[in-house]
Amino acid sequence: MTKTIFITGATAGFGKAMAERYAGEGWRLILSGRRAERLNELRKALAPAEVHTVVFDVRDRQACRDAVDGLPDAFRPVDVLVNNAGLALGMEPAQACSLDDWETMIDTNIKGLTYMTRALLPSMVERNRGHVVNLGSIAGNYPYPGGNCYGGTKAFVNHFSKNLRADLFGTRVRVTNIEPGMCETEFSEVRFKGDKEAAAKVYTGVDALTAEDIAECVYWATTLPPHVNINALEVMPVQQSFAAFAVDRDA
Ligand code: NDP
Ligand code: 8X3
Repeated sequence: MTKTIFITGATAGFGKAMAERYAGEGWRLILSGRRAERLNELRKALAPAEVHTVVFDVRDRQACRDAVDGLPDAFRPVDVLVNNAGLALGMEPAQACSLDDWETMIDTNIKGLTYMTRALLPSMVERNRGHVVNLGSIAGNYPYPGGNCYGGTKAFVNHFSKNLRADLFGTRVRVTNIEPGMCETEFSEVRFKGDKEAAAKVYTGVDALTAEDIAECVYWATTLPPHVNINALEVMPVQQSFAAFAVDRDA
């Protein structure tokens, strides 16, 4: 039977790569984002895959609800929700960064993800099947200078995902948190507010992860036998690792 996946943030990066991966496997796709033109182009490129596009901002609680309530019958029920839409803004230290940026990250990465989850979860529980895949990050597992609020939002995603599993105990609904490290997408261009040079520097000299790598991880986690739940999947490029604790000897 054809399965249906709802991917938020499908206009770029991981979301677009996932759309391509699942379309290639014959899935039915619901793709969302704020950039309508990109969604239209993607739908055309994915033909003959069955694609429903819906343009909305995940920060808008009612729009999330409407996107789910307005799904055409052919795109119900939703088997997999991928809460992928998200962003980082800035890398300044906490005492200097923009509070507006923090709010945008909280509204998108936390609130948007919870709106979408809450809108789709009841139908999954009712059917006793389904899978919620969240895009966390290594930034939610380990602190780094300038990670402040972004890392905080991804730590929320990590713990929220585990708490969802606790609530869903007794059902067959699965929850997975994907926790990527450095991956070359539009992520850094967004983080550095359109500064392509600063964004490119992040990946210079590194074989960073690709969006296709992450799409493959998500595809794998969602196509394992139904009794298997990948709670979390942390993925880094080989060329990325950890640093030592910082010690200030001059303080
Ligand atoms: P991209 O910037 O390439 O893509 C982000 C996607 O999110 C776009 O499709 C964008 O669509 C969508 N989006 C952003 N804000 C909103 C919003 N308010 N409403 C609806 N859609 C929105 O980034 P990535 O693909 O790299 O990132 C995807 C996810 O993975 C994010 O949650 C990110 O935090 C996470 N991640 C990324 C890593 C990386 O190194 N790249 C590593 C770890 C995690 P549009 O602008 O059209 O709305
Ligand atoms: C993105 C990974 O390390 O740039 O979530 O914060 S990192």
